[in-house]
Amino acid sequence: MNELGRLEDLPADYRAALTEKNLVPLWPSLRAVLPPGKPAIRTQATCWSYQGLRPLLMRAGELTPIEKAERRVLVLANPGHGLEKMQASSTIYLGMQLLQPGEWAPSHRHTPNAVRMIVEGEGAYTTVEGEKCPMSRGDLILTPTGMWHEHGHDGNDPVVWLDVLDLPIVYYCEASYVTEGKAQPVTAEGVDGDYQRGGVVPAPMFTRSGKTFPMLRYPWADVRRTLESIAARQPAIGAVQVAYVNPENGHDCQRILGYSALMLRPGECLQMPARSTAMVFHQIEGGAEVSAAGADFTLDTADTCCIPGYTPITLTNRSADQPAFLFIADDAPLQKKLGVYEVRN
Ligand code: GTQ
Repeated sequence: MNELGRLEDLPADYRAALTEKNLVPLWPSLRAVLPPGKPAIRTQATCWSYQGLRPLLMRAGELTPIEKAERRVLVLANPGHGLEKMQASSTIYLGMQLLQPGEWAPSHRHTPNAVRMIVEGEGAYTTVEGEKCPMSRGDLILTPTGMWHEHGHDGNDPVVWLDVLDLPIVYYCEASYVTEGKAQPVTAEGVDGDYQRGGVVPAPMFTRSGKTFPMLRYPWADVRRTLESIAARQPAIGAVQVAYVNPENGHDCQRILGYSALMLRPGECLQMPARSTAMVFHQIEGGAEVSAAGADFTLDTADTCCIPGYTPITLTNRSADQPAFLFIADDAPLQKKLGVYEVRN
């Protein structure tokens, strides 16, 4: 590949004249934006231990009342992007949110899409467009773009969940904003919803759901049972994994980020090919080793890590006799829409 001319090769007066007219020569920067073979990646393999962050989150609960926080969250920030950017990867935001008994995080809606993966505690709920979704460990609750949501807590112990948002990419699009609202009347309970059994959807004679986001809560008990049943019925399957999808059409449940749950069978070691998407792994149950990009992370229950794209990943169940369950987030839906998604074998 040719050595390209440098900025310093150009006369100072010429550079000044370009700057003055808001012009930039491409060739000194061409390889920076189009590096050969593989992108320049800022995202660093990073791990956040739950036991490490939990005391700091609880302290935030003492230091900052919910009224002063609106959302009491410690952001899992990737140092490769600069902590102040509040990014786990180029497109993914991660935060651990704490709600104490009796607290209420007021209703708002925003353009970025969010999901919550419940980490600890019982008795809290998120109301999404009037649907009151109870939160239990491992449940996934969607708060898609533009939908009103608020969080409340009627239980006795702290509740913590992992927020995953496409905030970085929506912010980069200069399309991120919030609208504040007032408490929503509850119009539905997000339990035993219309889509609780796979293979059947509500199909009244004259109308079908035209909802873009028909299913808002994916209870962990159902997801776990499905994974266990796949593992039992298909011992030869390459990976015991299920995707969180829109039950009306089978598409990804959100349009920018994709979500799945993976079961590592006892003793299983899973080799994943390099893919163009960065990936987030959150340990729902059990423990796993995550090896990629020269990093080796030991995940305990409730730990979270992020691995950059274009890297093969090895996941190992740390137990020889218990399954391990991981929640996975990536930006494959976005990359597929953009036509830049790749798997490198
Ligand atoms: O719970 O609505 O972590 O609006 C960041 C922004 C959570 C939320 C976050 C939010 C929320």
